[in-house]
Amino acid sequence: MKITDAKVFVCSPGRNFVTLKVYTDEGVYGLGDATLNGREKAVVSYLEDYILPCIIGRNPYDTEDIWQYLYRGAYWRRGPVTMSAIAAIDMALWDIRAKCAGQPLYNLLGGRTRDRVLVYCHANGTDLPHTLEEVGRYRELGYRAIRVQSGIPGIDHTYGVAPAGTKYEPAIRAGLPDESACWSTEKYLAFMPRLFQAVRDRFGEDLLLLHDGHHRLTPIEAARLGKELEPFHLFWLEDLVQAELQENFRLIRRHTTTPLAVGEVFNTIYDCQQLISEQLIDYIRMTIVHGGGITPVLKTAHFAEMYMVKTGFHGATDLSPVTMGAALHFDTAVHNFGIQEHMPHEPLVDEVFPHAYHYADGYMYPGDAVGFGVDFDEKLAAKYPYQRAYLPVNRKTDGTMWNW
Ligand code: GCO
Ligand code: MG
Repeated sequence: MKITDAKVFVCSPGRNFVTLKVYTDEGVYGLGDATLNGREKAVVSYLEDYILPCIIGRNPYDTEDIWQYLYRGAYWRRGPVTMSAIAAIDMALWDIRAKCAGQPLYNLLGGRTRDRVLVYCHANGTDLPHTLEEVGRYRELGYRAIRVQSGIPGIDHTYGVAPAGTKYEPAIRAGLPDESACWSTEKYLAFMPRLFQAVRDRFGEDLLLLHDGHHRLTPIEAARLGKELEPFHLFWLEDLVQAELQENFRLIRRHTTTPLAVGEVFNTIYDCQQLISEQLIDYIRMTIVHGGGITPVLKTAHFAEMYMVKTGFHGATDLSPVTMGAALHFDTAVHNFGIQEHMPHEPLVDEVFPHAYHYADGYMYPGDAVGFGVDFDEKLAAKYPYQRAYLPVNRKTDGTMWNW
């Protein structure tokens, strides 16, 4: 069997997506997600100008050798652009392999370890009362796990919170990055215990609660937050600190038993090897599209299993339904699955990417279609051309550039 062609599709049905389609001489094609929010075209170029010509003529079953060729062959390694490009190819080849076997992907990854995938949604409100309303609304939709983000008194607008009456979409399709966000750690830390006290008072102990710090604290501030939120038994606190320095987590771990999640910005095992082997985290979030594909992320999950670290894949709307499809099959098969993020895509996106997976009563089900069970409507996608979009940047109240 041979790869005969590969095409990159960039579309923007409400937000930008980059989709790779790999064709074979047996008529079977595979899909890969290459979306890197705010830097999409860099990945398109890496694919079209450099690595796609290298895979034409190869056997699509040779996923390990092709991955090693693409990773080692560039000389320059790692990074989100490189690894998203490699991931797209790796995903497409696994999709082809499963389709040729006439199997849903999970049957090639170990089979059904579970019959449904626990997911968490995003409840966000402009202030505490609105946030409580949103948590209630998602609980009514059956979610058992809810990420809670709220507007913070004294801060104009902050990460994860949509202006009233709008859907949260941080990538603004405008001329330049939005610089209106500003950040006060003091105000944030003062408010968090009040927020989760209110959520527990209103909804009790059963609801699994998550929160995303989005890279903004120092290790000792993160330790304080983890400690002060212990009475509320969170499922996890995510991305409390910027994670380039893995030993940051030793300090946090010393001070709190609140479970920690990190990794959506990681793209190889080397970004998290220390976090996992020293059990400094409880959930690894590096996902298939930014982690180099199924081939390396499966190795990472198996490595994490030894240290009792679970998966908690990133699953925001800027990861396309192709990644969601692949992730749900992965989540169904690996032993140390923890939880899957679920920000439902808009209906138009679901039309561009018809899929077999579905949500019901707090869980998602990958379906039993062959491959990932996701397709791509090229004609419909062509109606929504790419528009450059940036993620916001963030400054502290004194103007210091900080992490968004
Ligand atoms: C999450 C993430 C997102 C990111 C977004 C960046 O936990 O879902 O932090 O909110 O900001 O995916 O493109
Ligand atoms: Mg996050």
